Amino acid sequence: MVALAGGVGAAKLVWGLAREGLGSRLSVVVNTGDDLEAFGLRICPDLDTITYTLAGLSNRAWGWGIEGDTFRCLKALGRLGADTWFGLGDQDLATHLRRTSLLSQGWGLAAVTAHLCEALGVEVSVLPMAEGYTPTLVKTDAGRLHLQEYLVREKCAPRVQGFEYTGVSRQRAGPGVEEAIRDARIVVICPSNPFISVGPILAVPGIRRAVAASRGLVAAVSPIVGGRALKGPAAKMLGELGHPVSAEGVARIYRGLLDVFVLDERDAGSAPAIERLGMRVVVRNTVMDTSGAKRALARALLRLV
Ligand code: FO1
Repeated sequence: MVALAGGVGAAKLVWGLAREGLGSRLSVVVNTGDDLEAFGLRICPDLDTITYTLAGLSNRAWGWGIEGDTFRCLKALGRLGADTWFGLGDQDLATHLRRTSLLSQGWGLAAVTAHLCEALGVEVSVLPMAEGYTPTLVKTDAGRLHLQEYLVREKCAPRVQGFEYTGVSRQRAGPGVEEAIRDARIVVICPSNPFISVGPILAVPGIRRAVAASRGLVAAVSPIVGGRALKGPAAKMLGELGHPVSAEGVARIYRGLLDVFVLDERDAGSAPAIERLGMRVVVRNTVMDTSGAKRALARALLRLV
């Protein structure tokens, strides 16, 4: 199985899939459009969220960062006049130091990620979508912002007008990504934001084509339930960009790519309209608020094949 993944919602599903025994038979292609360069370090929040979750390290309340982490280094940086709006924990910093140091020795991001996963005991194959640094910029009424400036510093307040996946069109899919998609019996687009998590992955040359050409099943899980995003600004972005703020709005974005759309029970009434878009609809509980719910959704996806 291949999962295309962004942040916290994706990490929950991927955790469920790993717990259902997929282990090394699961490859997770992860968005790196939310990467940030700060304090001379390469920070890869989505890669780290997936890795920490699979390693059982992630902060239970936030879903990102490390449980029990402290912020002493960040506080000290603030004392020295640095901007400290991006909350880097002390243990999390170790990941960024190690990653940056290996990158500066000439390692590629995929090799660094595999090394970090091995060190943390993660069996699942975690694959960056591409090797380069390709930050997503958010075009807003307050100007063009780096995605993390929009999400964290501005708390998603500015009105969104569009996105720029900078440099993505000059990238190639990361090592192993196209092969994993080609060989997969099922490709799952996780319940992630279609613009800032999945959009950059599908914009990498070769990846959308590989998904479209896949002989396996292509499924997406809706990140919108009852007209709202469970986490993050997906609903706000859909509305500001003129899309229907609903699961159907997301299904329309993926139209032509999907065989199956997994819809939450609360939205079962939208099934006929989504089926008219040319995809099969499967209705399940998609709210992964317990370990059992994560595993049940994972099993439902596995049952599709
Ligand atoms: N999200 C926040 O809302 N505030 C933060 O200060 C913050 C810091 C942070 C540090 C490391 C990391 O891996 C993730 C972090 N996140 C933070 C989450 C991050 O902005 C989002 O999860 C993703 O980038 C969205 O895909």
